Amino acid sequence: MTESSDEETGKVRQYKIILLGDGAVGKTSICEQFVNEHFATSYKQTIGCEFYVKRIQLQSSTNESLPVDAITQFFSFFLKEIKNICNTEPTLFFWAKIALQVWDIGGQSIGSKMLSKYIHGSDGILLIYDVTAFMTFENIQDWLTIVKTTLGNHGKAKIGLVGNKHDMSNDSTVKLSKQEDLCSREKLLSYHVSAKTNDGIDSLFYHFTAQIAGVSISKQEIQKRTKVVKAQVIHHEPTKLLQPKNIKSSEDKKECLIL
Ligand SMILES: Nc1nc2c(ncn2[C@@H]2O[C@H](COP(=O)(O)OP(=O)(O)OP(=O)(O)O)[C@@H](O)[C@H]2O)c(=O)[nH]1
Ligand SMILES: [Mg+2]
Repeated sequence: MTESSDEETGKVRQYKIILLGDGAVGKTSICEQFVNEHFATSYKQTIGCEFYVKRIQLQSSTNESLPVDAITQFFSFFLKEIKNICNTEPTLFFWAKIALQVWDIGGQSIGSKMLSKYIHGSDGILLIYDVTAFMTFENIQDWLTIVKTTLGNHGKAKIGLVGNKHDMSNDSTVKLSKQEDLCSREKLLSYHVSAKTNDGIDSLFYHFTAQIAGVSISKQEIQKRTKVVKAQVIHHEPTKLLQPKNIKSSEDKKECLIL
């Protein structure tokens, strides 16, 4: 079955992940490294929002909590029968196909009315700071407050805290224990990455997506199973995001997908 027909038949699950944090902490660099395997040393400020799409596959064994569809049900029944006959626990792996929509939000958006629109409907929120700039870590609390206010009490989105620029950890101004304390206090998932060296970038997105999907897989498995099928970047003007339009081209179709 082709990728597009998979999407049409709903076999590809879609998750929206947004990246928030102060200017120059490396949000765009993280997205570029994850989606395009590219790192630019020059800094170009993101105005509004940039939108990335990447397809990934997550492997899960049968005792994991993959959402139940007809195929999963069929195999679960089948496995129970094998277990009864053979008196052993068989292991079967399922692939979850996922289209990740990654929203890279400019750091200057913190005072903007658009910010709550960006946050709305997110399955996951990654709060990024720069380990060499203590102020960007302090400001995480402000970003978190906005996120929690926007999501309200019933928000189910996963939230992760990411310390970026670990290639410069000799210049780090944020102790690892500070991040761990904040994560345990606020129940955040904790990550350390370097967009420059690509350390931890894939495992960040694979582990975080697995958490969103309710699939627990080892980091080794996450890295081993990395498979990129398609990636693209679409530039958005903030106002366009709020104005659905008639679907004509395939690019328009993707734009409407996220509204
Ligand atoms: N050494 C190092 N530099 C990095 C890393 N990630 C990003 N940078 C640099 O930090 C600068 C800012 O990176 P961006 O990715 O543009 O930052 P941003 O968070 O998207 O900034 P805004 O768009 O203003 O919100 C650039 O010069 C990058 O090259 C990293 O992991 N290590
Ligand atoms: Mg940027």
